[in-house]
Amino acid sequence: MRILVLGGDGYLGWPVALYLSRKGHDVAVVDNFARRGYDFEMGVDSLVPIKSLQQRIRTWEEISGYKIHPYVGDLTDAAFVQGTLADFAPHAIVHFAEQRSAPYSMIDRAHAVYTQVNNVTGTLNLLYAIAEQDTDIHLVKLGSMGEYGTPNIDIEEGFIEITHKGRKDVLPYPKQPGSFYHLSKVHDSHNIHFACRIWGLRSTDLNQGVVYGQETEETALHPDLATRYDYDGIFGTVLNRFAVQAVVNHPLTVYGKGGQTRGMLDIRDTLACVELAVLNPPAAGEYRVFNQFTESFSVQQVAEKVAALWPGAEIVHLEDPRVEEEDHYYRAAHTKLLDLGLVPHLLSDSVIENLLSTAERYKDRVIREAIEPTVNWRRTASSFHYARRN
Ligand code: NAD
Ligand code: USQ
Repeated sequence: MRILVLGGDGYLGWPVALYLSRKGHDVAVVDNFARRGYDFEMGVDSLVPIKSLQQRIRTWEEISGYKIHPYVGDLTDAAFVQGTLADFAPHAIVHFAEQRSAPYSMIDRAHAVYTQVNNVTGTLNLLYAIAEQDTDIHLVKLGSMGEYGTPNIDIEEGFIEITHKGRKDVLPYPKQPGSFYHLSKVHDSHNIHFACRIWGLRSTDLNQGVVYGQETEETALHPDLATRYDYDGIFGTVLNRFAVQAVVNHPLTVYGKGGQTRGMLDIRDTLACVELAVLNPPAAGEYRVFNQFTESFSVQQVAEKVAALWPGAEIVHLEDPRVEEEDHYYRAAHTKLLDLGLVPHLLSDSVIENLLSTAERYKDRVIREAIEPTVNWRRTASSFHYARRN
């Protein structure tokens, strides 16, 4: 199958491109290197060194014999999107190419506007290009479990049956996300659903939980193939951050009470889920939603798991810089990918030990000042700029 991976230079897009290529698919990647730009903006860097996209692709071809074609450009540029689809003529498009950090989107007005313009415009351009070129192309879009928020009822996979005043309907599940980034995903979901209804497009929205891990079978084949490892207060996700914090003797930064519960998954399961979605496309006109996570943990549980494996690790409870429930009901359905055959890698000690040993190998590259959270949801002019001024 010809598969176009958008955001193919990123944390998840790159290993997904390698995995699909190794499985024999004809893979091309699109990226504008915005993610590398945020590193320059924030003065941070991936813990594990990463090579340029071109070097990664050369090394992959040397090792595997498979070619991955790069398209360098921006999804907010409609002509670029149309040209890329016309040139590569994909059967499926896997769309990772968005600004994906909640704290980044909450820095200030400019970062909120950038996030929503980048994400919503890029996806709209893509929907138009698919509609104009070939409505058979299957769009596999990365959404987020955070779109749902933390309602006091069970979370379903995209849709919920509601009885109202004696009448019944199956409607999109209500969304109460917790950041302007997460809101951009909700806006995308509505736009994609609408495009399926009016133009007969086919799409899978993968509402993914928080990903942990850094190594996959393919990235481990050569150091040039490594994917990024973010640990800073803006882009680092919780378990990956805690592993680095433990290794550099920084207390594990649990925000608030730590009862915030999230669906999580191993990076290797992201690859498998994406392939399962691609290989089992929905019908023409169908918009379907899969909740893509394998287990739920509270932030406190995650911290305790890491601390148990690193003697001397301390857990600290910081005032929560976000506005979120710190203690809440959480039960989310996630059976559709299991029904398609997903065999999850559950969170074991060896997975955490692998992260700890990667963190230890590169601990000299850790920028300690980047660890503390700097963005506060309650401030409209961020503490990031505030911290810079002082
Ligand atoms: P990432 O930032 O590492 O990768 C995204 C890539 O997209 C980057 O390489 C970036 O340069 C590129 N990009 C951004 N805007 C672009 C544009 N306008 N045109 C072209 N390229 C653009 O992020 P990631 O962690 O790999 O996440 C990928 C996707 O998965 C995101 O959509 C994210 O919301 C979703 N997701 C991630 C996680 C996670 O824990 N990392 C969890 C759930 C969902
Ligand atoms: N948290 C801490 N301490 C930390 C870091 C985070 O307590 O040092 C808490 C946060 O307050 C939050 C939870 O851990 O309650 C998860 O935070 P996170 O930064 O690991 O993840 P999040 O901001 O939710 O975003 C990440 C990805 C995003 C994706 C999302 C999936 O960056 O792209 O959409 O996970 S989900 O969480 O399901 O929405």
